[in-house]
Amino acid sequence: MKTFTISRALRAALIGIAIIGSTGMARAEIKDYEFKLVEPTVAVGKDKVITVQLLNKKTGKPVPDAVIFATRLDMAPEGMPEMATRIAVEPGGEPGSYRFKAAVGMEGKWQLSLGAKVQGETGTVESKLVITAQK
Ligand SMILES: [Cu+2]
Repeated sequence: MKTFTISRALRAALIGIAIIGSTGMARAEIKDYEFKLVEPTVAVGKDKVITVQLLNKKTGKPVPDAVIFATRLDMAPEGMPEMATRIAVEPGGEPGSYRFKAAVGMEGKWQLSLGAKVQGETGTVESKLVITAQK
């Protein structure tokens, strides 16, 4: 009887948490996705290609057909957030991989900020990746 009461109380508490957290639940699902750099480094120069993979962390599988709507590449990790460079989505690559072409003008650490929509999921994937540019 006592166990039953506790489990009921626990269940009620969990339902309460679920209701309070319901607006955040869609975001919790989108948090199962993340971008990862395929290569940790990029060469300094014009028209350099940076490849990332979008992964479902639960399955470990690449996620194709995401819509990339935001890209930014800047030197924030080196204390130069205002030093941004042109970056464009580059077609091609394997399903679940996304490529960007950028002019990398300086050695050091660059931050690649990405925003994307995943098919069938609400919310957005937002990732900040640090890539090292070297000669
Ligand atoms: Cu710089």
